[in-house]
Amino acid sequence: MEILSFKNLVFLALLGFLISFVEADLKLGFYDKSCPKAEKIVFDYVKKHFPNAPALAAPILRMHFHDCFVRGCDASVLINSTSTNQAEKAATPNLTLRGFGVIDIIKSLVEKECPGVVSCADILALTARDAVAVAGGPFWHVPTGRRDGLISNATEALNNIPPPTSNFTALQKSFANKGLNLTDLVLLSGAHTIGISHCSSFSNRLYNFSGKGDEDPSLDKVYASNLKKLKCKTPNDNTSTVEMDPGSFKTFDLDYYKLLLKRRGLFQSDAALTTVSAIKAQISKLAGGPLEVFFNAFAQSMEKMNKIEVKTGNVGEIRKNCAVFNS
Ligand code: HEM
Ligand SMILES: *[C@@H]1O[C@H](CO)[C@@H](O)[C@H](O)[C@H]1NC(C)=O
Ligand SMILES: *[C@@H]1O[C@H](CO)[C@@H](O)[C@H](O)[C@H]1NC(C)=O
Ligand SMILES: *[C@@H]1O[C@H](CO)[C@@H](O)[C@H](O)[C@H]1NC(C)=O
Ligand SMILES: *[C@@H]1O[C@H](CO)[C@@H](O)[C@H](O)[C@H]1NC(C)=O
Ligand SMILES: *[C@@H]1O[C@H](CO)[C@@H](O)[C@H](O)[C@H]1NC(C)=O
Ligand SMILES: *[C@@H]1O[C@H](CO)[C@@H](O)[C@H](O)[C@H]1NC(C)=O
Ligand SMILES: CC(=O)N[C@H]1CO[C@H](CO)[C@@H](O)[C@@H]1O
Repeated sequence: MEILSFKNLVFLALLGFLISFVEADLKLGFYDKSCPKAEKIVFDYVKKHFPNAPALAAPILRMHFHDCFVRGCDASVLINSTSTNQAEKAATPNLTLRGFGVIDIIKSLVEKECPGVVSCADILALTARDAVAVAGGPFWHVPTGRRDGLISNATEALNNIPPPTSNFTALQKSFANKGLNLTDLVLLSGAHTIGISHCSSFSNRLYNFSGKGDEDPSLDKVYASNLKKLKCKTPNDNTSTVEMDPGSFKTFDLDYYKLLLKRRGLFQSDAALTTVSAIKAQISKLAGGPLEVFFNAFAQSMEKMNKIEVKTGNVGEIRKNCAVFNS
């Protein structure tokens, strides 16, 4: 048998080396040599400025999610539209994204330290992580080395970001498309413990749900009537907002899961999670605490999300300005 001859072993080792090169991976501290202060610049900015604007953590976390679900975590969500390209920002789900200016500021601080080294995709992933941590939420690891993508297409955002009207099957499919399972769906949806929503994202549940002038029967009646009386007073209100987790929308806590069990999840996609008994059981368990269980599991799912379809090695580019492609 000649199969494992010296020559073959050398060949296999070489092949392995080439494959590892092509499949260059993210790693913790990717910029330790090339820009040792990068992660500290991001963290220091967040620590200094976010506590004054505690409502910023939510939109940045959501932006990170929207980035990762369209062409992977490659900063495609940050690109501005041009006369010839409708970028992801122009897609309906992105109309309510906020916080782009903050990412641009942090990028410019990092560029000043090491021009052309640190990707916008990494800056977004790090900023989202630090923003949640500084707000007292869970902490997760962000291995770095993401490269910025060269395409940002509004239609792709529409096709990949699940709408708030999604049923359970649609959510499961959308997450599975990104390598995320039902555990990840339940945990990442827990991000709705912070932040706000526009009435337009759920007012179909309050007004004329099935064309009979009715409410969504899966929404708690008292909650629905309060929303109509106090917050979303007309069916076509596109500007008013509500706290998704009323009373603690700046605090990463278990209230989101407690609300789901009271049929007070704001979106149909939130309510959909309690329509499957095994998932509902998981939600009851999470809601019962302790908080650390949620935090640890959320962190694990975030570590899966922040690796979705990442570009590494020589793919893509390191954008100079996060809102425009380099050339
Ligand atoms: C499961 C499918 C999901 C759907 C259908 C969904 C849908 C939505 C919608 C419609 C809004 C309100 C936007 C507005 O009207 O202003 C929202 C807000 C938000 N979402 Fe989700 N989302 C999902 C999953 C996630 C995930 C995975 C994360 C992050 C890990 C996330 C984080 C957030 C945050 C933090 C906000 C508040 C944003 C702010 O305050 O500006 N969502 N989501
Ligand atoms: C991108 O668009 C935003 C919002 O319209 C604007 O403030 C920013 O200056 C633009 N950035 C570039 C580089 O054109
Ligand atoms: C954007 O994506 C859609 C859906 O995949 C595709 O049909 C369209 O051609 C893309 N647009 C551009 C300008 O590439
Ligand atoms: C769930 O939503 C999808 C996509 O909108 C739809 O095709 C499907 O029929 C729905 N499933 C159920 C059980 O309502
Ligand atoms: C989802 O994946 C994680 C590992 O990433 C695993 O621990 C968990 O059991 C999986 N959940 C389901 C429902 O398959
Ligand atoms: C409710 O929806 C039905 C069917 O789409 C429509 O005919 C009716 O005019 C709507 N009612 C209101 C008050 O908008
Ligand atoms: C809200 O937005 C929808 C869809 O863009 C539009 O048809 C409607 O006229 C808007 N309503 C108001 C009050 O501006
Ligand atoms: C934040 C952002 O870029 N919003 C844009 C979303 O798309 C609409 C319509 O294309 C633009 O007017 C917004 O500026």
